[in-house]
Amino acid sequence: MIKEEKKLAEQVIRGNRLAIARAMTLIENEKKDYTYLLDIIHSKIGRAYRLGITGPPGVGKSTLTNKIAKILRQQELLVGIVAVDPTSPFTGGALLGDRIRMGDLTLDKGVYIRSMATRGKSGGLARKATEVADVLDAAGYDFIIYETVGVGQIELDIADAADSTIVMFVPEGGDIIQGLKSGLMEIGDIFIVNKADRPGADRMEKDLDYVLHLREATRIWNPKVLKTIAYKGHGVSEVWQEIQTHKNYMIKEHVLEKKREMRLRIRIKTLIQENLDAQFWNKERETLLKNYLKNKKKILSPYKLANQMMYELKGCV
Ligand SMILES: Nc1nc2c(ncn2[C@@H]2O[C@H](COP(=O)(O)OP(=O)(O)OP(=O)(O)O)[C@@H](O)[C@H]2O)c(=O)[nH]1
Ligand SMILES: [Mg+2]
Repeated sequence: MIKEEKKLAEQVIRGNRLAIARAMTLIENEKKDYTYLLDIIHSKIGRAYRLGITGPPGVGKSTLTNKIAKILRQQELLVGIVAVDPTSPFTGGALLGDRIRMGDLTLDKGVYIRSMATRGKSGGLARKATEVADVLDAAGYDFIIYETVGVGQIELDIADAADSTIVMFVPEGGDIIQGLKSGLMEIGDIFIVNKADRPGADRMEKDLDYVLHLREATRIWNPKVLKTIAYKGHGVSEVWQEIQTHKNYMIKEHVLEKKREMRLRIRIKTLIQENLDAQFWNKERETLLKNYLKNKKKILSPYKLANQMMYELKGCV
């Protein structure tokens, strides 16, 4: 088995599309030994720049992703697109909708598109997206775009996984309040009011600017608000300029290095936490917990029980 993973990893590193797809499926399904594959490709990771694009459903994320990918392709850069949809029960390969919206890109061998969906456990989705991006990174893709629907915690997690994050809105108000509530305003490095062909775009731009200025004093990077008409390509080159400006800032101020270091740190801590948790909850402890809930919950506080379980397992319940 491990021999197989090694061969697959080598093919991934050579950029073989079939191997990339297989590696991604392995990761998504958490097939045995998939972490071994990640071990082998690890030393090849870190070259790709990762851009997150998030915003409410239908805001124009795929359309903008498509346009940015085209700019990158003109520069002959390899582009990976990871579309993360926590609202969709479907997974594996490319979702039909995205395939259509990504249009001609799907025929370009310099572009790799992968869609991912929840399968119930959204907590792991951001990590899976990171690992899928790692595969593309190791395979030599220069630029990876995460497209995430802004509906909950997931886009915040993906923002942590990205080097730069774009948050998109449409002119129709309301989103901004939602954005404030959900923490979207905190994660954006660049803000976009898309569908600027509709009324209210200037107003929305001003409102966003206002909200962003409220917290400006302590920040080194002040996010800009840009207007686009993504499906016509209007404003897209300005967005591209701003992505580069942010990237340069991140590199020059060593923010990129720190951000990536933090990401690694969190990943290691999470892995250890999960391992400890899995080790801890053996059959014996599960039974103890069950018995406690049945017989002792009135006489023993949860703190006492937790302490006993951790430090004096024998005979605690
Ligand atoms: N009027 C207008 N429509 C646009 C613009 N940009 C994109 N659209 C349209 O908006 C619709 C949704 O665009 P998508 O790019 O699929 O939006 P999305 O955010 O990826 O959508 P989900 O992935 O489903 O959340 C499509 O029909 C686009 O053609 C724009 O600037 N103006
Ligand atoms: Mg989309």
